[in-house]
Amino acid sequence: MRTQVGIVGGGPAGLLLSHLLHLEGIESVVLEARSRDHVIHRVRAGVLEQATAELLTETGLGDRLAVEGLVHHGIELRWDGVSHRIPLTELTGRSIWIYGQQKVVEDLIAARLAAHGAVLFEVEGVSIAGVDGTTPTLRYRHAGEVLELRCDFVAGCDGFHGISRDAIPKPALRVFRSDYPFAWLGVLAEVAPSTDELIYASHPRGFALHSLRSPSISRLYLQVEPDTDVADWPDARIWEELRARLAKDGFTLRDGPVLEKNVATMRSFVVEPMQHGRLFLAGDAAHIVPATGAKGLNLAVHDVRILARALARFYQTGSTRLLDGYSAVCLKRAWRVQDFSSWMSTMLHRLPGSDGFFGRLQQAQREYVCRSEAGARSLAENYVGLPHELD
Ligand code: RFL
Ligand code: PHB
Repeated sequence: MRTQVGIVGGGPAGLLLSHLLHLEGIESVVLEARSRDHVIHRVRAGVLEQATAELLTETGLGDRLAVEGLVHHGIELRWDGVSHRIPLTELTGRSIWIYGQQKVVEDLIAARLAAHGAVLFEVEGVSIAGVDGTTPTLRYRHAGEVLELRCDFVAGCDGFHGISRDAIPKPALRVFRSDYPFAWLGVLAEVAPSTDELIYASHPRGFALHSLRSPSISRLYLQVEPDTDVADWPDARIWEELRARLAKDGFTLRDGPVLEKNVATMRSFVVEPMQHGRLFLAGDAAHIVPATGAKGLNLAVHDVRILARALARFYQTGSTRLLDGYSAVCLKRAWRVQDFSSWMSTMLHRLPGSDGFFGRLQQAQREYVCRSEAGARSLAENYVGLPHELD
């Protein structure tokens, strides 16, 4: 079998890349390890930058987003029982969209299948060979058969735990990582959100976040120890802890049936470069950010946008100029986002030292962000997302 671009991983990065390439008349095959059902039901991101929402809309994926997406113009930081609103739109002219990653993935799969795109689920044992030559090859098993896919290029979109990154020889890759001494317990609950805008709460008991998915579904997070077992968090304990950390006079947290709960570790991770020969890494395969800044999916979207343009330029003109610049352009944004996410995380979580000198610095940062226009603007322009760099 042969295709132009072999894509490993059918998460948001792989599926969107395949969609964007299709619009450029470039053929691709997506190889996804999990089942379609699993991919569609994975609860993860909820916040789309304006540029992400616009790209989805411009490329024909905006119908459900326009109906079910919620446009937000601000977020709230809360501590010591007091609310501080960051007016995102007033400060930047831009907004964010609340639209679950599950829906993005579902929309993408529907679009790929409607266009008769090749998206193979439950693919096993994918391996990548020949990326230093002109015809890299993907080998895999699908429906009991051992298959080989010869490609012009391979896109490694298989997330943090994927195999693509390992296809780059170790000496050619520099790895940067930083782990955080906390995890997030995420809860999806069938209850109307108790807030119109996201609340990021900093509390001596730990960080809490009140987000949402729709007018009837709330998404909530609690800072917990990294080795936390969800079994230690029965629903009653979760609501009690959320109530304590989000407490404010006049604020009532509504509770309801918990549909799902899971623990997510927080890490910062970047590999350089994001390309080796004809293998290009995109999304979480190349970089991970702590979820506090709501950036991972948005960064993945930026990567594949840059990659799709570069591949289109190559097929139209034979020029590799944009492909050669892919890694540098994406890493520039990845590090900006890395800095922002790490800064937001450090400012808002309970960390070793939060009771002493370091805690006073955290407090001073929060006050600067909420009381100075320059501080608020800096948070806002990063949160809504800096413009995409398109050349
Ligand atoms: P994904 O989503 O991990 O998809 C990778 C896909 O590759 C498949 N795969 C393989 N396929 C074939 N062969 C193999 N060997 C394979 N190994 C893996 C996997 O099954 C999967 O389908 O990576 P991608 O596409 O790069 O997308 C990245 C985003 O999923 C991620 O960055 C975001 O979810 C991060 N994130 C958030 N990002 C935002 O922009 N806004 C948010 O509000 C936001 N909230 C979050 C988040 C991540 C969270 N967790 C779970 C850490 C909230 C949380 C709690
Ligand atoms: C979410 O709704 O899942 C969400 C919102 C904001 C974040 C992270 C996750 O910073």
